[in-house]
Amino acid sequence: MSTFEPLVFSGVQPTGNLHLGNYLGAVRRWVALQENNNCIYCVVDQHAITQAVSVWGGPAELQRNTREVTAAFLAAGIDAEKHIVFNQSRVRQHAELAWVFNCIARMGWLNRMTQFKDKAGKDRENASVGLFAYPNLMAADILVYRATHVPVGEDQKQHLELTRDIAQKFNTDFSDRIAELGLGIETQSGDETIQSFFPLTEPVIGGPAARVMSLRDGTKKMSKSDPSDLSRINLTDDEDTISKKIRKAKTDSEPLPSDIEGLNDRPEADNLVGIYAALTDTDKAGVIRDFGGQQFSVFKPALADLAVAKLAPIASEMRRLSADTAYIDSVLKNGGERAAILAEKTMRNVRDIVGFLQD
Ligand code: AQP
Repeated sequence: MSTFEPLVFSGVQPTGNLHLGNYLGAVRRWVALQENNNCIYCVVDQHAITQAVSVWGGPAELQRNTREVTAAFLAAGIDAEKHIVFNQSRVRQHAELAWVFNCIARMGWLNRMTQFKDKAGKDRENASVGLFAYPNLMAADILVYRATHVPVGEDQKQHLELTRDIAQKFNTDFSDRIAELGLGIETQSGDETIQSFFPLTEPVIGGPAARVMSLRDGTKKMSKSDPSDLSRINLTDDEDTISKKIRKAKTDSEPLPSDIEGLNDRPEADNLVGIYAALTDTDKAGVIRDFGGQQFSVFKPALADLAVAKLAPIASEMRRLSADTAYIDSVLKNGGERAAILAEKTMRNVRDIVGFLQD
């Protein structure tokens, strides 16, 4: 093999209902990528337990959420036969590789992660070690498949950069050993040519919904953990709830601008225009061409109708699939078995590279 084989990997935490941000920023783009790529899509349940049990809800809630997120993947159009869908904890090699990466990543790198700072807040001393080391597990999720591309929302960009740093350091630290075992691919590292075992994974981020913002505050990202349900559209919301949330979305009192620059410094307007653009597969400029100069009293009902038309079929399919627990479990089991074969292939090599004896 002279180049890394293209492979797409991504995941979502089962920490609650998926929302429009998860859908537009991640899952919907996964669906598009599966046309021309081999893809692995994961419900990252081990990430879900990094905060206090009262935050993630305990075992029964975790199981319910894991099944519900799986149902959302399938309802959104992920093909679990052609590609791989599974829950992370089934494939032990993720945690095994994460330990190796705990020993590769530097404290200083993790200290810079803004998501840890946001989630730990002022009570940093009381945060779990898992929350701090979360990006190392995320790097392992990706690299245990030597995935080359990861479609995510913009909030994950920093973690993807860390994944590349970890891959780079592993490749450099073990370059001679990788070469000796014949497991490397010749790559350039600065001025040097080294034998790389892990690819430097590319983030796939972009489009008008790379960062969907809260409907109550256009400066905060839409999030599962926001205490206000009005701040987000859940994929399980019914038609009336979707319409009500869009009607109540915070806006300023100006009409929509007639050019795209007019959205600068208007975070709420910018967010709603971005959502409309993503749902219609256009860009913000296209939406402004159609709605520039219009009041929100015109734009919001149009957006509500559009959101209902796009999301209601997914919600109804999710309800149907969620009722069939045995089917969802069989998808995860089958996906886990297929994923484990690939992950073990990487881990056998990693154990040899690091120097762990194995049979
Ligand atoms: N607001 C968003 N806009 C665009 N993309 C988003 N994503 C999350 N929020 C937005 C993307 O969805 C994928 C899965 O996210 P996750 O559930 O694994 O983690 P998260 O980013 O921590 O999601 P939340 O909703 O913000 O959860 P909490 O509230 O628990 O922290 C990722 O690709 C992410 O970029």
